[in-house]
Amino acid sequence: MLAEPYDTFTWLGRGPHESYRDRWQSADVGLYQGPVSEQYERYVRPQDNGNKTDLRWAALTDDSGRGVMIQMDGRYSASALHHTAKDLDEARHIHRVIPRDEVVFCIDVEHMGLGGASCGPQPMQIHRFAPETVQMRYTLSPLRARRPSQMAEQGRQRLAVPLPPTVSDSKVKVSETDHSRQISLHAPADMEVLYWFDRPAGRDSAVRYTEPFTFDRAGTVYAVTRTRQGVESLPIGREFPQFYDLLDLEKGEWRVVRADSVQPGEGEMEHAIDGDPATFWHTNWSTTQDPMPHEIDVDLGRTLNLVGFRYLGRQDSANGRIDRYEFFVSLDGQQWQRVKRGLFDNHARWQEAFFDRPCQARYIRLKALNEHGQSYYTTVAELDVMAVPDSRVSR
Ligand SMILES: [Ca+2]
Repeated sequence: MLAEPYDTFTWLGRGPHESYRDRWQSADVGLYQGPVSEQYERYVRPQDNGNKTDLRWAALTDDSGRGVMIQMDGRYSASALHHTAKDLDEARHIHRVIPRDEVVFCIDVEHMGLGGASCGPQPMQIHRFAPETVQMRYTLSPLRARRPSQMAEQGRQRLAVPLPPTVSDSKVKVSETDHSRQISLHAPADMEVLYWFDRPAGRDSAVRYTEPFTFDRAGTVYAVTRTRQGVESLPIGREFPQFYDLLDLEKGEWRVVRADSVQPGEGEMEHAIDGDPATFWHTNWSTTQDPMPHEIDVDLGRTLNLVGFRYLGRQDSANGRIDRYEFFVSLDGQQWQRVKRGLFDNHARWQEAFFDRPCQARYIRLKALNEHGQSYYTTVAELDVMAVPDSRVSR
């Protein structure tokens, strides 16, 4: 968010009107400038608007040409408005949108498509995203330029200080049966990359990166880029959990043995493990309206060496999405041991929870203590476990 005077928006990218990844063909790439107030598209139902795609750089300046330049390491999306996304969402109708004095600048690696209608068809699959870790790199620098062409000159300049490298990981096969996590570090070809582990201040122990390396334990990889002149980037640190070579589980033998509450005809308990994200276990809301907490028990059909579990919230509504939970395991379905407690976020993507240490179990229990909607429902679209091979485990 920027102070009021910085309300001239200049950008190299698609324009002059808004563009999105499924709505950009009328917006040519060019150098554009205009007041922030003119970037706002007056939709009757206020919603995200004014996005610009394929940006190389953007600038926000005051009347004298002083301001900030944002150079992007990629073709990002951005918007500059007198509203936050929350302002627009809460306004509900065009007449209730009250512009802020400040300038709200948003930058995105990617922005989902819009689809055919704000309340109707979803965007096509290619214009949506699955959750993944991405690295975003941009620089902010002071700017003093009135004309867009002067700004473009600064926008073209390569920065004296390089950007940090990108850190990526992949699962690679190391033998017939085993896999490992491999880390790759990337920077421009004429630059070196140095890396070290675990402590931001561990720079003294850094080694030069030459090829991808194995990193299976929990820890943080730190890295910097260094130019030929010896100028280094700021360090980047990426934290990794313990790597587990997870089994591909067959769920044919799985069975839900108990749920404390069920909404018949909609929320059958079997829906929690049927492999279909669209179906869900839903506790009763129409007759008995059972209060929290709620529990569901699953028999995995055989003893497994579990390292964690996965939960998928209801897809078509936030109703019943679990907030605080506890997770239990059992070998016999009688004696239970709590192995995890935690919080889930309120979204419709898979969420993973790892235990402190692997444990053997044939039965699992998810206990929902409360839900994000502050009501008494629990819903589970899918429940899954993460297991690793263990020779000691038998049927
Ligand atoms: Ca399901």
